[in-house]
Amino acid sequence: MSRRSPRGVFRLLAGLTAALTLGALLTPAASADPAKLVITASVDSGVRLVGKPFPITVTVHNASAEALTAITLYTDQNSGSYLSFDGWGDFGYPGATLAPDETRNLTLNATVYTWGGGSPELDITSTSIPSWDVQPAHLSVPFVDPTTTTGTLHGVVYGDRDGDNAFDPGEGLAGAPVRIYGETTLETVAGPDGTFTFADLPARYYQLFSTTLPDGWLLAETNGGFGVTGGDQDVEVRAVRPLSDQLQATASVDRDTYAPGDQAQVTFTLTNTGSQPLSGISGNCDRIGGSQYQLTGWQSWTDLVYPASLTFSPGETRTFTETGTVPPLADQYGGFAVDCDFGPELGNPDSNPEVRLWARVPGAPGTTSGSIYHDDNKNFTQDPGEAIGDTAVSLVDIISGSTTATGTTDADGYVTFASVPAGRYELKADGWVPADAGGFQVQAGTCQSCVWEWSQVYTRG
Ligand SMILES: [Ca+2]
Ligand SMILES: [Ca+2]
Repeated sequence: MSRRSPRGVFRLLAGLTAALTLGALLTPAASADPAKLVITASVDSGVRLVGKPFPITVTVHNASAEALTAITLYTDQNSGSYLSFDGWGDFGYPGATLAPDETRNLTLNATVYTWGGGSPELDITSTSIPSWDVQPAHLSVPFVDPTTTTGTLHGVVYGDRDGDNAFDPGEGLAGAPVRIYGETTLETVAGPDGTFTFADLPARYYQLFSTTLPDGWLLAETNGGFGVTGGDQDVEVRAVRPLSDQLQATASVDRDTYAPGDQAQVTFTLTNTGSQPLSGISGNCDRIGGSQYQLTGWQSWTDLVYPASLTFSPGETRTFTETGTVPPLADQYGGFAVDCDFGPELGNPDSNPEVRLWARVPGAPGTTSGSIYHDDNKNFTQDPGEAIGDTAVSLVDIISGSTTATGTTDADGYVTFASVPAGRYELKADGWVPADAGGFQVQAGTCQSCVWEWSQVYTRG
């Protein structure tokens, strides 16, 4: 289940030292007759970096005595690196109308994604008015040149234990992986004190990637980044504890087995095990969507799922009893799932406590097969020498915990389990454990995807 939802911004402690005198130059075009449409534009005096969006303020004035209609604007780039824009608003197609003497302002969002030959120079003008009636804005936007300016990023990844939004001694996260993306992805690992360094970075804006941090810490907000303007810069990367540390969620169903079309009752129990009150909590179910094995009807559980907004006092437990319908093809899978997580509507799903419930729907047996390997070079591919061969393996029913089938892998790590009752099984391998912390489950049955062969990484355990 993919639940990555990177978002957010990083605290950037680096002083953005403007080594250059930056700012837009505004040069009205010469015109013999007074123009009817007068466009002016400006940018602020901030440091402009490749990869970092910045606003351009545009003013459009109707200097004529008549209304001007269907006014659309566009940019005519004269030289330098290509600027991408959005935010044309009413001045995109089909265009805006300006009354005589009316003035409108808009703010464009502009970004140079790729450096190609210097700072951009461009006109902002209109195609919908004859050119001799337009006074375009001319913009020269100075940028820090990434081909001639480099900087060094000194950072620390810290788990904000005391929640004060600041790095304190002892909060560094040892061994935290750090990945940033500019033209390419760069990766390093924080030292024992949580510090890291990226040296000689071309000056530009770098996105920070979400990575799996030690001990369940989560990046406080992801999708942010760092502006490298030259010289040395210090950054702090804040991590927080997941909501699942404080909010616990479990669920159970009312019967041992079901048939397709049955009504199933699911009882959810949520407990605030922390010392702080929680509010604005709602359930999110079936985030992937479109599966044939999820219990249907959860959208109507509005006392629990969005737009519900639940509160929990410290120590409070609340239960919710909900009813859904077992999907028509559940017997092909040997069961149905209820996959929900709980947290603030716009929070990071990775932070949320989860319910991963699987209930039995008896169905016809199927054959399941695949291979296991140790991915020594960590390329997610089974290379020669990586097979876990001649090894005893078994399928353990995830509901009953009993061993349903056993086998032995061949020299290539491949094994077939014939005629396994439809259902979900943990694949156990003698002397090995799944590389994924969540374990590895095999889906057996007669469903379309049940016949797909699996390939899974295990490590010595
Ligand atoms: Ca702190
Ligand atoms: Ca490999």
